[in-house]
Amino acid sequence: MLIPKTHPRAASLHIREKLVQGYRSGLVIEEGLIAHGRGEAFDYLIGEKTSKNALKAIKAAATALVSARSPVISVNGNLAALCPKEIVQLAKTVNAKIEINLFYNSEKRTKTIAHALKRNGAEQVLGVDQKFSRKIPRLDSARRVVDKRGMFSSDVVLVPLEDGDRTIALKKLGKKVITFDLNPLSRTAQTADITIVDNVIRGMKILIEMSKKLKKKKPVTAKFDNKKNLSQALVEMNNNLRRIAYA
Ligand code: PTJ
Repeated sequence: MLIPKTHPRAASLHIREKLVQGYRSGLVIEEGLIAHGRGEAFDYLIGEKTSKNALKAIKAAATALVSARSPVISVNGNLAALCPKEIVQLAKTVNAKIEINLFYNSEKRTKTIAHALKRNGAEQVLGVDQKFSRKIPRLDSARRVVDKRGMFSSDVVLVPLEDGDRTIALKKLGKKVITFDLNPLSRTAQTADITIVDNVIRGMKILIEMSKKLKKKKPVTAKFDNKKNLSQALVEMNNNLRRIAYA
C-alpha cells in the first residue's frame, strides 16, 4: 500500500505495513497481527512517541545489557518483521546472542526467521538446532524450549512482546528480564525487571544508541523502580487522553 508522507498517521501505517509484509513472507502468524492491533491502540494512547518514562527504562535496559555476562535477545515473529536490522545491531553492540523463541512454534517459521536475521547480518542464530534444546521447568507453551548456549545460561534476557507465563518462568530461573510492551498493564510489563513502554520499532533504535554511549564509559547501575516507572506511564497515558478528549 502506498502511504502518503503527509498522512497524519504515516509512521503508524508504515509499521502496520511491515507486519503485513511479515505475515505474507511467513515470519508472523495471524495471532501476531492481533497482538500488533493491541499494541497500536496503546501506541495511540502514548501519542505515538517515546515518552520520558520509556527513556528512563531504555537507559536502565542499556546499562543492564552492557554490564551483562551473557545477554540474549529473544526473537519472535513480530520482532523479526518489525526490526531485523536493529536486532542484529543491538546484538553486536552489547555482545548478545540472538535466539528465536516462538509462542506458536513451527520449524518452518523458525527457519524463515533465521534466514531473515542472517540476511540482515546475524552471524549466529540460536533456537534453531534442537540438539541444544533445554526446557524451562513448569511452563506449558512451546516457549518452554530454550537453547542451552543462549537463554538457558544467560543472566540478562531481552524479550520484547512477550507472554506473561514465560516472563514469570524466566524470572524464577533467576534471569533479569527486560521487555518492550506498549501495554503497561500486561502481566509481562508488570513482572519484568525493566519494562520499556514504547513501540519496539522506535525504542530499539534508541536502545542501540544508548548502549553504544554507555559502552564507552563504565556504566553505573542506577536504581530503577519498574513499578514506579509503569505508574508514570499510566499517568502520561491519562494526560494524553485528556488532551485528545478536550482538544
Ligand atoms: O511469533 P510468536 O509465535 O512467538 O507469537 C508472537 C505473539 C506476539 C503473537 C505472542 O507473543 C503473543 O500472543 O503476545 P501477546 O500476549 O499478545 O503480547 C504482546 C504484547 O506486545 C501486547 O501487550 C501488545 O500490546 C504488545 N505489543 C504489540 N506490538 C508492539 C507491542 N509492544 C511494543 N511494540 C510493538 N510494536
